Amino acid sequence: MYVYMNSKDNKEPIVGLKLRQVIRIHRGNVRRNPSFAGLLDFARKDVDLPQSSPKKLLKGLHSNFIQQYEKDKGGYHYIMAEHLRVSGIYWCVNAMDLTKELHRMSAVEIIDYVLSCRNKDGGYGPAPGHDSHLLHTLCAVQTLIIFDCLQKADAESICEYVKGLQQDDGSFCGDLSGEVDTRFTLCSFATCHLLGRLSALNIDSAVRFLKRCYNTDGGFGTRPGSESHSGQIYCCIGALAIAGRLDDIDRDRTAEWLAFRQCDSGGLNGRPEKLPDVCYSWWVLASLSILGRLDFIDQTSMKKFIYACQDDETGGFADRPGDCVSFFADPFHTVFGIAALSLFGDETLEEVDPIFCMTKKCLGDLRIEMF
Ligand code: GRG
Repeated sequence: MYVYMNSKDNKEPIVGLKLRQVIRIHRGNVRRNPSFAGLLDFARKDVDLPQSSPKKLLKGLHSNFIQQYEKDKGGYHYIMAEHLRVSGIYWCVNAMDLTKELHRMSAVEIIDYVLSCRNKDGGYGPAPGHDSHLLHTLCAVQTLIIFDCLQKADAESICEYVKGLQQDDGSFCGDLSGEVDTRFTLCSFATCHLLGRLSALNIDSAVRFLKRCYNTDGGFGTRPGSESHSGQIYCCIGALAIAGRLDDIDRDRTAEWLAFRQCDSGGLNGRPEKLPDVCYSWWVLASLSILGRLDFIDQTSMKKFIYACQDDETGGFADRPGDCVSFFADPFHTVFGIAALSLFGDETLEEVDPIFCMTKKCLGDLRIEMF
């Protein structure tokens, strides 16, 4: 922060300023001054928003886009996505729930499909016959909640499966392959919380592991010593919130790292020197919302970026605004773009819960009130 302390535009001493004011001042100076910070900004990767980009939410187009994905089962994209199908189903039904169009999905068919992905070990795979994985197990539970039929899940065997993946150091493997990642701590905590069995897990040991992944810059990585990344921060903060242990970290330091993810275009990147991507609108904003620091982000420019990621012909969101060659909408970026707009209070959307990325309406009493 020392780089802008002597800036002409900012006569006020930094000491005594609230952190969120400091971040705003920093952004302003980076844009205006040919300073060291300005040079850093020059090197920073970003995109331009094309003049012709959409300037508002094209809600109707997005529900058509998602419904088309469900219908087109013989299509290339559907067939090629078998390895992530249950996650894909959660993205699609969640997008439809957020846009208040869930009734357009074939509930019975989807629920039957998800239930057919359950394995003998209690977990769910991405498609029938695939090995169980924590990611798909959480997505299966989320989908059943969205369709209000959680009673169809065998809560006890699911939580036994999750518990079996916790390691001695508190971390979680995603599946039997043994890959440890803080993403899987959130998946485990969220799954067991949603099934009313969080106590099946060793929470203290899991939190100790998460704190070993907390970096001095305020971020979290996949494992102890790994680089801070917005996606991992979301996972760690979400898990700490579920455990009621958010006070174990320095909220301002973490929020500051997240706020610096905003590029001049208004979009957010996942880590320094990377391009903005609309999915980080969710990972970063939701984290800030959980931390009670949503105002660390410039909402106006960020909304412009999110709107510009929409395909105004087919519907859906792409990772970032671009030309017709690289611009390609998909359900992953669509749900997280819509969810981010919901966090900003778009009244045409259902309200989203920042920890579980599901509508507050479908979660009901399963929500965790933080403030
Ligand atoms: C939604 C409740 C809920 C749970 C999901 C799996 C998970 C829990 C969260 C994933 C968080 C995460 C790691 C997001 C990042 C996804 C992403 C676009 C990764 C791309 O990584 P790189 O290295 O991209 O290709 P960058 O942008 O860093 O270059």
